Amino acid sequence: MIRYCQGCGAELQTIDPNKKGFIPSIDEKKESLYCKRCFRLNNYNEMPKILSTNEEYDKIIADLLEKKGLIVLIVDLFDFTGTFIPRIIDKLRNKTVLLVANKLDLLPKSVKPSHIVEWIESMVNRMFFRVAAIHVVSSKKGYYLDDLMNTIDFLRQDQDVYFMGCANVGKSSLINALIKRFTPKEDDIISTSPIPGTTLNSIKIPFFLDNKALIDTPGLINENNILSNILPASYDKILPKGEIKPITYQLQKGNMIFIGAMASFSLLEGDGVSFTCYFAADVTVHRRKMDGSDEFLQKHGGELLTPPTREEFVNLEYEEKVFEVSSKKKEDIVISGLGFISVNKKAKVLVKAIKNTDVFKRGAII
Ligand SMILES: Nc1nc2c(ncn2[C@@H]2O[C@H](COP(=O)(O)OP(=O)(O)OP(=O)(O)O)[C@@H](O)[C@H]2O)c(=O)[nH]1
Ligand SMILES: [Mg+2]
Repeated sequence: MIRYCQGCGAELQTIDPNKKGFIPSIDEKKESLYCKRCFRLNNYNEMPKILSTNEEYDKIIADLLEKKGLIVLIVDLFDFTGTFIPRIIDKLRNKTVLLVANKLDLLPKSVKPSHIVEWIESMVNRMFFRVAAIHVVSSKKGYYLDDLMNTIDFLRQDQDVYFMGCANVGKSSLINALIKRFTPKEDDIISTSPIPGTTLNSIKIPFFLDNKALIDTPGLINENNILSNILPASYDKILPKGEIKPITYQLQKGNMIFIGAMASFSLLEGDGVSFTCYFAADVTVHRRKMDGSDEFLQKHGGELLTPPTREEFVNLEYEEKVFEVSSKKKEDIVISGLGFISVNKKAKVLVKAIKNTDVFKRGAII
């Protein structure tokens, strides 16, 4: 009988320790088994990088989309635009989709969830995408899980519920949170980690009284998220651990700020412009003049300006992009996976970020 890992969904095998699903031996009597990768992740917090390819991902998702069920599309509130992407939503256009924005705990508490939902609605309409409902939650803190469950019960119509979305948005964490909230189980069942690509295959967890299930799926790895362009050693610093405390800098023309050695924002035109920074507390933000900034970066990258480490910094390449912020409304400039700055008035901003990382402008979320 083929057995699957309860943590990541990989088919278990006892032959190759370097491939997915490796387990030294299969105990047929045990109801749930975990592969060596998940065992190490859960016990020692370390994860060998074994990833699914994009083709494997497309095949798994295509097979699941043949089945009947409610789709819960999960996005990361801290990287909305980087996780609400055509490569995913185009697959879901003729399905009933419940959109869930996770990681609410990272945004300042002063921001009202109803305001965030309105903002999401405008982003969704812009993509000509239709959703049955929008929820904001935190799987980490358990915020608004009851509301979410009510909507799931209402929409699923006696069918299974599929959790889909980009890697790292918190699909597996949300399923674990729902299981702990609505069943007697007290432990996390599915493996989760800050490294994109933790879940390798679909994982079916019987959940409803009618025997229908919650189904976790692997995440699409976004190559243009900063995590794809930096070594895992820095993930811990880049991913915020709790509510982000915004810091505002007043900039004159010719001033700039460094975001570690990963990105910089320079004010080319505009005066007395405020840049409000939303980044993890462990990312250094440093303000200075644009004059001599290249030499400054070369000297301090990976030391005063971290992450990344000095070792990684010396091999980094950057790309530049210029954004015009209008005088009419506040706008955010986002670096996918890293965070964003909010610009309060008319300005021309030069953004330099690690090569292949998406940088874009949007209406301010806060
Ligand atoms: N702050 C915060 N972090 C969260 C939340 N939910 C998940 N995370 C973190 O986000 C990271 C990814 O979580 P996972 O549940 O593994 O994400 P996933 O979508 O299943 O990822 P893949 O399996 O790689 O597709 C982990 O470090 C989680 O601890 C949340 O509500 N708030
Ligand atoms: Mg997962």
